[in-house]
Amino acid sequence: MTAYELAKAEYGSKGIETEAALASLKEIPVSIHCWQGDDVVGLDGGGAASGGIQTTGNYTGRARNFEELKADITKAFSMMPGKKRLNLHASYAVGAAADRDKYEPQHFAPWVKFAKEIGLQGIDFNPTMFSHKNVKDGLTLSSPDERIRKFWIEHCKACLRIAEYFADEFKSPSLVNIWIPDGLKDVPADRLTPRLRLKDSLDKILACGYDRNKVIVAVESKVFGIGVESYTVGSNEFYQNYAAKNNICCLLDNGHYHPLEYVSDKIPALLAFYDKLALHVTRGVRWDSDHVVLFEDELKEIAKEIVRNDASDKVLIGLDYFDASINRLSAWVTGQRAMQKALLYALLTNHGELRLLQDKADFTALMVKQEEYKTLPFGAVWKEYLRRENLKEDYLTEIREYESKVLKERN
Ligand code: RNT
Ligand code: ZN
Repeated sequence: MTAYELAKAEYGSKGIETEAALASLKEIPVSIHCWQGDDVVGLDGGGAASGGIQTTGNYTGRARNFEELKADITKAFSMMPGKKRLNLHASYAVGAAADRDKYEPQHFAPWVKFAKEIGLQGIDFNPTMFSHKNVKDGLTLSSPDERIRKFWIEHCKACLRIAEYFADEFKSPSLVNIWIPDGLKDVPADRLTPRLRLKDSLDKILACGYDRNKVIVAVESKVFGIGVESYTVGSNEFYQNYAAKNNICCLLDNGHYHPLEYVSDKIPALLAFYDKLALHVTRGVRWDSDHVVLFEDELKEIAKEIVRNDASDKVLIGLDYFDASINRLSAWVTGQRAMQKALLYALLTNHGELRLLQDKADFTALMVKQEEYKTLPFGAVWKEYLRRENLKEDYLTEIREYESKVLKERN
């Protein structure tokens, strides 16, 4: 018997079908961010990320242009199992002469062509409201300057049109996630007015008449950022209420809350009210540091909430991390594989049995069973999944080769 067959039998004895788990896993799409490849610099000349987000490190071989980024995505994505979507920021426009308020689908046609070539399932999108001269005094959609607000409103509307184009091209809805850096470093004199301006800006964006069947709009809240420690305009309560009232979607980034608040707990809270919600899966170390996602406890809990609530078509999974201190392709693959592992781990759990124990208030057995799961032969099933996806468990060797052949030449 192979290791997988033994594992299959052991899981089977606990009422878990490994074959069903493997079949489900390869159908769950994960939207992979393009920005791990170039430290969130983009292609439209905006430069290094600003607005309270930061990449640290200077590892060899950052992709400096569209061609290099495509080469790195091709390589990295080829080592990632499962269904993949591409998550683009507007700052990755190709050959745009106009400013961000005038971006058009044509500036993203090369991305569509590329994403189709490498077999991706769709493209998700993000207005880029940072790294730009029109971020005035740290503010965008909530700025007191009407000209500034107008510029970013037009940018968001342009993004909605571009997302409709993505949806048409892939016959798959495109998620447009609105995140703004707006906030204050120190004690505000007025917390309400900027939020009212943000509300008004969002109203104007949504009023443009985009096709709700093609585009899913999400708003991403944040508790603080570098230089915006005291106040963020787009807070959790603000956006959750805005989303509920306007029938749009919340995006939860697990780096964007107090360290003792858990997105795994927020997912089922929102599922009680929303048809859809979106995630930015990241790993915050002490702050919203956007470390590479690893197969650790909170990620497992997030995956459990998706799987056991049968919500893999309701929770849109996207990744959001950027590490420039290690090989960027390895960072990409490690994080994506960690997400897949967490989903598989959740799929290999008898949630029905555990739920029953909870309802019977048999917390003794619940604890014991949950501990048992941790030492089941998960690794053997994961290896089998990779084998069926025609992938090796070892991606480091291939990445090292790519590093010496391609990345080192870039310096
Ligand atoms: C910033 C947000 C946002 C960005 C990306 C690049 O704190 O998480 O989602 O990371 O848009
Ligand atoms: Zn995010």
